[in-house]
Amino acid sequence: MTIPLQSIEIKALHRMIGGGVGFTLLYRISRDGCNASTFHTKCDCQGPTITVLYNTNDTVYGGYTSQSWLGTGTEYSSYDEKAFLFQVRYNGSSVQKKYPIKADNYANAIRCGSTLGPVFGRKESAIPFFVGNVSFSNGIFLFQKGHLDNSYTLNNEDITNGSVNITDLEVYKVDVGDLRTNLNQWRIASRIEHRDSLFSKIWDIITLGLFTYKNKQLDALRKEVQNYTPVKETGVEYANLLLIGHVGSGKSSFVNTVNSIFKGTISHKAIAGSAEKSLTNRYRKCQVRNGRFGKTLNFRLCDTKGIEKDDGIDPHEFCFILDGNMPNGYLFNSSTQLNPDSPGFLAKPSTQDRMHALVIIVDSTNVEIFEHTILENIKIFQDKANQRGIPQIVLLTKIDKVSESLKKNVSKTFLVPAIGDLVDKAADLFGVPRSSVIPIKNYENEMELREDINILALLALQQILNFADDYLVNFLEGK
Ligand SMILES: Nc1nc2c(ncn2[C@@H]2O[C@H](COP(=O)(O)OP(=O)(O)OP(=O)(O)O)[C@@H](O)[C@H]2O)c(=O)[nH]1
Ligand SMILES: [Mg+2]
Repeated sequence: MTIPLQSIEIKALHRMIGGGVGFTLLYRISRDGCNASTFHTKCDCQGPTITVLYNTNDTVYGGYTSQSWLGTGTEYSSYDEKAFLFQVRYNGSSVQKKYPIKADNYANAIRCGSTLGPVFGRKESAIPFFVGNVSFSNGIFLFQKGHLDNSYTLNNEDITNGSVNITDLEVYKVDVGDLRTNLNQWRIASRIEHRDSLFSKIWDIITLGLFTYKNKQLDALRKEVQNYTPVKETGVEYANLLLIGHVGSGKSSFVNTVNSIFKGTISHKAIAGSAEKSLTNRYRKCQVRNGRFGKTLNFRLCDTKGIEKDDGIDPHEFCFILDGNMPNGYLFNSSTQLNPDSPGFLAKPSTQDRMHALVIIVDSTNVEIFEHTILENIKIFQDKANQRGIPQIVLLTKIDKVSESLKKNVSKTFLVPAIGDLVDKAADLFGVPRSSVIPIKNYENEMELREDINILALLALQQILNFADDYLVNFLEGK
């Protein structure tokens, strides 16, 4: 009979990972069946996980990886500096032994493939593992021994305690994000006050027609975004802001709007327009310059292909974007997907390569009739971002189309009840606080810059950068 993890053993695992974590059971072979496809259905793209094996000598051991499992057709090894093997029980007594990955083997921390269960180390595996479908007889799952391949600092120690007779295996998702999300919520809450007063100040002022003061505010806002630098200690030079949304929602137009504001004239850097299929077919990390030849600002707007009812970004590819594996300029293709063998695939992404904020762009004329399948898709992406503690913000575009009073000028946006209703609905739809939903209007057919458009876009950008900073600070604290 398998004796489950004891609280002292769970605590030992927490300590080994670094504290501030929670475990959620994703997969248990005695409950779900022991086969590679079930393992991948339940465990792929979940971020950090811990795999726990129980054997007939009442010994409990396994491995931790900070990387996601992924069941691709072609097997590949994943790079992970944080991976380790462990033993938390030996002959029925709780112990605490940790065996980190060797520095020269970071690239071989785990092995992924559609026919493989969780494999730690190279192809030969450092601990017992399973392939395909595994039979169960006399209370034992028939695992393969593995070759104890030396990728981890085991020094010939046998963590299996001489038995590869496995009675159970569990995979837990490690919620390192829990603490970060809580911290984030607190930070966001403390900012809302500031933000609300900023909003009301600006909009009251616009309504009262005190233009001089308004101009000062616009200038201050512009400067704040212009001078933005990510928290120094993170070593990150610029924040990556990922734009996703349905086809034609205004992602590329937002890139153009921000570009126009800083360039000082209308810019059409990103291709925008109306089409049934997504006009943007490549992944682009767009830089924004202050002035035509000025300095590059410290953020990148990462434009993506639009999500369609039956086409869009594959969830695996989306994880690759979030984790910084996708190369700039990658051509989205519905027949092939990005994988570790694809040209330009970044196998060892750094914090600089990862996404630091997720911006969901929504056409406000669609909020009331949002296509169900697209929403489902976006929810999957939000979930992936949540797992990584990446903050999210919703931009409602095309507000000039929602209300006749905003058609020529959007300076009274916050006084229009229909916009308030849409903000409420979008907050419900995407499960974010109201303060994370910001109405904007993009430049589309304008020939000249307009202050009312700039203020909304800058407020949105300022809030997105605040969120990205929160993520980076949390990341630093969670290291
Ligand atoms: N009136 C108005 N039109 C907008 C606004 N934002 C975008 N548009 C228009 O909406 C259309 C689609 O905008 P894009 O920026 O190309 O949308 P996208 O999300 O990049 O679309 P894909 O790349 O095809 O997925 C273009 O014709 C834009 O001019 C806005 O705020 N107001
Ligand atoms: Mg586009």
